[in-house]
Amino acid sequence: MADGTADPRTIHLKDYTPFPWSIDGVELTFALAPRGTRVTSRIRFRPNEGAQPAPFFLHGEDLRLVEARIDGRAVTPAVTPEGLTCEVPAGAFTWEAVVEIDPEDNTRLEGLYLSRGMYCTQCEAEGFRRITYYPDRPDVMAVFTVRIESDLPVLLSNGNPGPSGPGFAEWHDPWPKPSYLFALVAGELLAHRDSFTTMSGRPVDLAIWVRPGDEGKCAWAMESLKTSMRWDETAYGREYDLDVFNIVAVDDFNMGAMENKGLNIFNSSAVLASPDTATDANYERIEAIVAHEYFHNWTGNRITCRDWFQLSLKEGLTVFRDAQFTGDLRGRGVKRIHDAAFLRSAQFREDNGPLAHPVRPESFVEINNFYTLTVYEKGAEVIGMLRRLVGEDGYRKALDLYFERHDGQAATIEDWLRVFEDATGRDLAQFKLWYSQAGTPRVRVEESYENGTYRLDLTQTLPPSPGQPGKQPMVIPVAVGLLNPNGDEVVPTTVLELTEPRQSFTFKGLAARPVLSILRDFSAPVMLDRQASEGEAAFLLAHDTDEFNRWEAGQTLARRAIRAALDGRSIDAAWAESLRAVLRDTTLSPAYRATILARPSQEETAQALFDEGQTPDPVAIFHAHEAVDLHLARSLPDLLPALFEEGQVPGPYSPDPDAVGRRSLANAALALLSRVDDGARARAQFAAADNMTQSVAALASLLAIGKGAEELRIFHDRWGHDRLVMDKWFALQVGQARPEVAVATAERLTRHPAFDWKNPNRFRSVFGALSGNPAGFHDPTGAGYRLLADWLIRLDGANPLSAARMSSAFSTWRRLDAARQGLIAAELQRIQATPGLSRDLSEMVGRMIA
Ligand code: B3K
Ligand code: ZN
Repeated sequence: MADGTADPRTIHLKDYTPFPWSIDGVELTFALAPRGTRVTSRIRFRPNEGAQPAPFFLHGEDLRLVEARIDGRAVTPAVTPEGLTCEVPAGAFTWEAVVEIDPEDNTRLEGLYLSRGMYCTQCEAEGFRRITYYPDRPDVMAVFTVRIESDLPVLLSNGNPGPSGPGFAEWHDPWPKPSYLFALVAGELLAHRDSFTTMSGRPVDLAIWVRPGDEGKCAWAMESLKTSMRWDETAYGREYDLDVFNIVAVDDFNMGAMENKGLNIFNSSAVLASPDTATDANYERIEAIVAHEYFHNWTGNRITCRDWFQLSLKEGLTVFRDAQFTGDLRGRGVKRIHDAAFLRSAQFREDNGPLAHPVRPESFVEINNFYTLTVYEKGAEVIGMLRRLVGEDGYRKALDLYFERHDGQAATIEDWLRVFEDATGRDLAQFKLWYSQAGTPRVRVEESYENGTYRLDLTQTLPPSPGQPGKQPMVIPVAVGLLNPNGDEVVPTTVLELTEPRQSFTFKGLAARPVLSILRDFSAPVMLDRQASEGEAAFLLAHDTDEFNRWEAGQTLARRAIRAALDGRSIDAAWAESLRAVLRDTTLSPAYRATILARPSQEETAQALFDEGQTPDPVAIFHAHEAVDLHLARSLPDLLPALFEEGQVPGPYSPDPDAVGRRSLANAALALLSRVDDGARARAQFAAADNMTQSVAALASLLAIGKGAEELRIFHDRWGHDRLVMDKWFALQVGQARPEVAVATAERLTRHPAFDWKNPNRFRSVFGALSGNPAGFHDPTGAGYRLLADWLIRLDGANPLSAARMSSAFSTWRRLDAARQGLIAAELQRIQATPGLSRDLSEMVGRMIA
């Protein structure tokens, strides 16, 4: 990264060197105590043949070294804040160390920490070095044996259970793994148990471990786990490889979940669900995260990353796999639409601002800052493009070869691309640029038609990004279809490969000028620059056979309506009429029609304006979006109540795709209806709701029109005891607040007795919601910026990882007006000038200011 390179702590991809030793076995003993846990390690090192001589260095942070021995003899290593070096024998040797650590004082939630009386670990990316001295890098893989000593009743680690008795338990993981996959859990926990028989007939004991009181909320995660295990066998031929699979739910966790071998640790928000406490979106998220972590067993654990620059090797691929899984379970078209909308409103923002970086970054100061939407979501898009280019069979062959060739290894992006080249014979040299060039490509589309020949001219450009002033043309798969003016498809989906800066594609023998359906299925993560007429968009909304592009046509019309509202023009009445026809078509699933009814995000509007050289005003954008909603509500007075009725699901709650789809349609209609019925339906729904989806949707609709105070109070009284539900209570008020009161609401909530700021979920429920309310956050007085900066500085002292992540709320500052830019710059400088600022947050702020 251009700006990161100035920092002396910068790590570079080009500097990779292998670790000179291999490890023949690791034995760890934990004597657990809140303020002084003793960790004894015994590690057998063997020099690698032909390795460059190098000093023996082990990572270690915040450890108190009690003693160290080599082959049984006491040694005195040279210890620094980053680790230790020591004289070692020329041949193989056994390293032993005793260290003491303080789990109770560990507010970073990295390494071994206590969460409400429960011991747990988070080691990815570099947390293991906070547990003991070790070569804490993913390319050092070893077999671990662990002994835990504690009076707590449940003692868990990776692999298969070994001997256990009062006060101790042993675990052995037969699969060599890097230290970042190590895990330990100890606490008073209850298990929700089940079992699974793999395709070769191997029985596996499954358990989800939770605090007493939560055991009734595990059934859905367990169902999701079994479905994932079966899916990976069917879709990828991948079978589970241990006797047990454990999942533990933890309340204090920096992210969603972690794929530790055989012992996945989850944020409780990604496990626990019951109809009255979890929404449909929560159920879907749990299903997807359980699957994602399970799929990592092969893509991440059996085959891991050589170094952290290769992170997308496991994350992009595993996101791609979990998206396929969700598509298979819940409908591919709708899943694709959700993913593309998310990419456009969140990853594009990253890709087009100061935090832009390639899918494979070339340098970093703090690796935790690179668990990003680019590495994950764009990384998954890159794999989707690859699959489209080589076809389904080519993809399967390449994946089979990947698992065969690299099982047990720490691999690279080069290894990954080579299996595709070897399996399919395709040269991927140019395609590889997707991993090294940051930024979202723009593709300009021009069309012409003459004498039966239709010509498409595509031009690609890739704007400069930090550290990358000039770029080369990429391989962009552009899926197109052509429709006749009567709506018939004359050219079915064809993938054009755009490889040059500018390229023409011709289609001959067309009796009439066709209508273009381009970038079908969102075949590449690019922005289209295209002058399609309103008539064409309406035509595609009515006729396109591609589910994604049919939705996209509706979005195009919605964007035009938003523009009209922004410019103070009246919204064309034809828009609602074209929507009406599609929304009435009951051959289309309710879930799909709900996506048709959804409007683009305010972020998308802001990005589009900025791209055209304008200065987006978040408050004006908010009001334009609101005007558009009101326009729709007034234009479809007959249809919206009908959709609302159609979406009512009788009987007990179920998160099955059909029921979820119907509720999503009803609730999309409800949000619009509330704008014209003064919230009457929402109030009634809130009062009658017997599940959280209906309650939350009703409450959100009320808050969006500035109502709902009474309902919020009822909600609080009912759910004050439930942490996950209270997170919703916090988030809803801030996220749905009217712009003029959003900051004051957030500020008031930080003084609420239940605002436990050290709990990442709770912190995010206020500040994630504030930054997700652009018009509120970008309050022209700068009050939102000040509030967030104050809290980031505070949080940084306890949990730098979370503080750094949350700081990206400021990343769009360069596209704002001068006054707002000045206000944000002042806050960023104030953060940067804070004494003792973490490496995490200082890197983020440095990149944003640069
Ligand atoms: N691999 C973890 C993420 C670890 C983040 C470290 N800061 C979860 C996942 O992607 O599945
Ligand atoms: Zn992952």
